[in-house]
Amino acid sequence: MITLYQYEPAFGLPNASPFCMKLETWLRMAGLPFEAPPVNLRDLGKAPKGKMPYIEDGGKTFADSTLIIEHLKLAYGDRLDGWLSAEQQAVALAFQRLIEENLYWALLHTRWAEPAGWAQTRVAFFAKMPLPLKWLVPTLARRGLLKQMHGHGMGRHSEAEIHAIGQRDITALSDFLGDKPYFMGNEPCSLDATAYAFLANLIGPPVESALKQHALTFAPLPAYCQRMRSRYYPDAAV
Ligand SMILES: N[C@@H](CCC(=O)N[C@@H](CS)C(=O)NCC(=O)O)C(=O)O
Repeated sequence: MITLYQYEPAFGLPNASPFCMKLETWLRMAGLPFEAPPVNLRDLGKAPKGKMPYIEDGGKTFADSTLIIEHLKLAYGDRLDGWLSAEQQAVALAFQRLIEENLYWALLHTRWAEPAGWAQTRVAFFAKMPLPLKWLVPTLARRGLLKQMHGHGMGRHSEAEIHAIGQRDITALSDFLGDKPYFMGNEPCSLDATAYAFLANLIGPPVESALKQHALTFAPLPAYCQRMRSRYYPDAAV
């Protein structure tokens, strides 16, 4: 049995970490059984690369959602992407990178840097912590995230520049999705695990950001999230 280690649900989403939600969605899409014991922020120290998600499978530990998916494809077969041509795989990879390596950092800015987003994030992620952790951990976590954003480069831009960068990515996603049911056509593939996880994290939480407002101007994006949710999380309330 695959054991998935990820954050607890927050913001009314299966997971408020888009990378955790990506992997759980992918497991559901591939139909691979898994268990997900409760893990909290303090267990991050056990993660092999210091980030969530990670898994245990066959007595071994694997970290990083993309590397985990590569392992699972080798171990259990490629159940989702076999129908993609080499050209389609290249496009899917480019969109995956756009979402995970660029849009993600703009999303982080709305949650951790912008005062209105931080007020929501602080409550959603840390309210259940016991004192005195509840006083200390949010400030330290925020400082760490802001440092990562600066290191990546996104955090060096002005807020207006970050919004414009994220909005261009969102427009590209909506233009490419168009009226297709899934990103690469009539059937879902691994890119949809990423796209759904990140778009739901953008649109779903009560963080009223410029990115969320922009995403909601494109009807295909919320409709797509709804489609994915109904298909893969029929039990979820979000
Ligand atoms: N490339 C990694 C990214 C994972 C990641 O950034 N996880 C975040 C949550 S969304 C995390 O655990 N951050 C904790 C930290 O950086 O301290 C993956 O695909 O799994």
